[in-house]
Amino acid sequence: MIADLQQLEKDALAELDSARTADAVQAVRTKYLGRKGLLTGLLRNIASVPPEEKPLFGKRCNEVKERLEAGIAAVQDRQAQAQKEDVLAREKIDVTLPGRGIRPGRVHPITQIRREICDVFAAFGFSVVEGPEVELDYYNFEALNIPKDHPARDMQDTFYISDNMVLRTHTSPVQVRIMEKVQPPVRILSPGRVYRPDSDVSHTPMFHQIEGLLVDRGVSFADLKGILSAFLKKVFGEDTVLRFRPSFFPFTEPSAEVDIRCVMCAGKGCRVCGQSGWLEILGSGMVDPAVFQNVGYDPEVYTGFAFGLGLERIAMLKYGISDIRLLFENDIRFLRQF
Ligand code: 2NM
Repeated sequence: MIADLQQLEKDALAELDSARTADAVQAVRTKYLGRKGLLTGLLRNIASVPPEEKPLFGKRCNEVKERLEAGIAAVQDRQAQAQKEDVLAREKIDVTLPGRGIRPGRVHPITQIRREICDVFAAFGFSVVEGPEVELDYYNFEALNIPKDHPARDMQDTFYISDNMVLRTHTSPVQVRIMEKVQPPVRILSPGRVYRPDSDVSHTPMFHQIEGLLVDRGVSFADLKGILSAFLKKVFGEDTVLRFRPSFFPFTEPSAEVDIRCVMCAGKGCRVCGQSGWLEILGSGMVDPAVFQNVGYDPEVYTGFAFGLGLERIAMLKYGISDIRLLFENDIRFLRQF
């Protein structure tokens, strides 16, 4: 029986030695020390041991049991430790790695310019007004003294929604709507999207405009020159050189386009200004009495000036952008530069 016991201990320790998993260790334990285990079986058979050997056999059994328990506990400890180290290795965080960083968005260059211009005119006492992008033919053309046979009414120049509805080609209709509602004095600025069916490096079918209007008693062309000069010097710098050049719009008389001395070549002539030394910035004029008649203002009492400019064009000149379409691709690498 003692020999059986020694063999059992050897077998158990060998099996324990090759037990690789917690389950395998538990299986060894059950096989030898469980209620129906082999060592338990031997102890139960103590009745068949000769009486003089019983004390020694019992002692040996307990010693084996203790050694097995200790061995199992040691293996379980080692396994738990190995598992912990494994988890630590797998979940290791290198706190010295650089962080992902915060990459804040930017205000779109068109929005930056719109805000800048609106802020300048707000300081001059103008309020910002908005209106519909889908507009009645009447407000977009008729009220602005653009007759039915005018070239600006060709299908090529206007997106027609229906017989009497268009996508507005400028923001002047917003100002017509305001003039219908309020009596002078009027000082308003109307920024917004406008639509014309053109498409190339300097034209997109949708672009942004700001138009301004000032109406009161005794407003003259000198007021137009004064306000627009002050505005352009605020936006392009106090040293900006200006030129007022005669022009034509159906809704103003007289009309003038305003140029600034080329910001790229300082007037020497370059690709940006087409060798002219000047950049066209805005259109303007004294509101035509026919427009005042249409909105119910008495042209004998009131005069006013109006102007309009394209934001994409300003952005392209200010930042040296060669293709207008870059402004609408929303490529973050492009937009981050402003
Ligand atoms: C321009 C040029 C000249 C203009 C006229 C009006 C209105 F409604 F008062 F008649 N608003 N904007 C105007 C005048 C716009 O853009 C190049």
